[in-house]
Amino acid sequence: MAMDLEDRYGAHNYHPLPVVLSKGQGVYMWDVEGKRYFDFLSAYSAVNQGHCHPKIISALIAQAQTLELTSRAFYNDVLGVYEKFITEYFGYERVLPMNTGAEGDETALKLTRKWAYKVKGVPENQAKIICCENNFHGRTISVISMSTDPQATNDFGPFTPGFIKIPYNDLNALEKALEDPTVAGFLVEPIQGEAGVYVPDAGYLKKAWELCKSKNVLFIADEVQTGIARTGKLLACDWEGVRPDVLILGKALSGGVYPVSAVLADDHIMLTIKPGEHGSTFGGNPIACRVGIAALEVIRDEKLAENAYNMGIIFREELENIKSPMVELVRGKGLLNAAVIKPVNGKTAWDVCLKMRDNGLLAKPTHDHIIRFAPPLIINEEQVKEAVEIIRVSLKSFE
Ligand code: IF1
Repeated sequence: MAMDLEDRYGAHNYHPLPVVLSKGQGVYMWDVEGKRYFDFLSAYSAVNQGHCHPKIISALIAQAQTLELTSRAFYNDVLGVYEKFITEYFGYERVLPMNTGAEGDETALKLTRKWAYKVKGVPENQAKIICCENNFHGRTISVISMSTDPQATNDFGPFTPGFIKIPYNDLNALEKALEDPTVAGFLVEPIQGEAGVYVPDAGYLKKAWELCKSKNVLFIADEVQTGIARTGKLLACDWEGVRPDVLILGKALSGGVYPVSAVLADDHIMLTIKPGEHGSTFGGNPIACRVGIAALEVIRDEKLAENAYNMGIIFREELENIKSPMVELVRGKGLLNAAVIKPVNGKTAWDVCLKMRDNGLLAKPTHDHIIRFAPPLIINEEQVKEAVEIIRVSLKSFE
């Protein structure tokens, strides 16, 4: 019924796993028939704090009943409180609030260009931004202009100019691209999510940051997916002690209950954008601000970075121990993990996901042969082991 309705009346821009969900709590979701599943996607890492976290939902309800939206034409009594909170939390001087991850990336691109002209002195309309092959930063025209995935770009042109695409995890390519004096920024995912949880070599981010510094180029981190404790640290950049000049956050900034994204930077960058030059009707609205504060407090109070680190180690170890001929490789950091699946008897990653669904665990393939495993960060050891058992039984059924 629900599937038929979506199929009949919705645009066909998705191919969901056939399961109709109607309830979520903690690490679990339930379908319309009451069957319970482990959520191993967490809405692409938005639901890091677990489904319907009582503290975040309370904040949402209380603010929704008080003041929902003023627009930025007026001040409201929550935005400043949130701005102080989030900038202190992540150690930046300023924040620019938006709603979706793609908007966060768009904002970072505009900010970087503005900085290039106002501070760096790049000639008008010449600013370039380096990005990486196989990136994923969202779906808007300028953001897909950086994409190298034909599915994301085919028949959507013409594209926004000003991007230089280099291979990911390739410092020589970065060094070479940085020779162009009109380069303003380098935009990078600390771990490439959509590419299949592709973890770069140790030292890559640190060295890339140093190369950017030596050329007066902004290091822009898209931590929409990797940030907010997902990889076992507050930010994935923390693994290498890198402090991005421009930091983009989204998804779990609301615990998945509301679209909340943010761009963080210091004065000398952020203040290059003046009143009227950028904005959003909903960005920084009172509900988003209350939800954002609650979501970040949960991360800190429940020590979710530490738990993601510990559970990640157990999860990868247990997954490797399955020793299935279908599992070619397990990789990831914290609770952002993936298994590369080798088809056996014509059975693919999609079939594995259907089988895991039957057995009570929801995950989604990416690129046909990779399965992402990213449960809410509140998962405990017993639940990790139970989930791995489901994965094991599912894989074994194909042997
Ligand atoms: C979809 C993937 C995940 C992101 C990074 C910005 C955005 C995303 C690093 C944009 C969004 C999503 C969107 C979702 C699928 C998904 C995804 F498989 F495509 F790669 F998470 F792994 N930067 N990622 O990962 O954020 O505008 O969506 O809020 O269906 O497009 P958004």
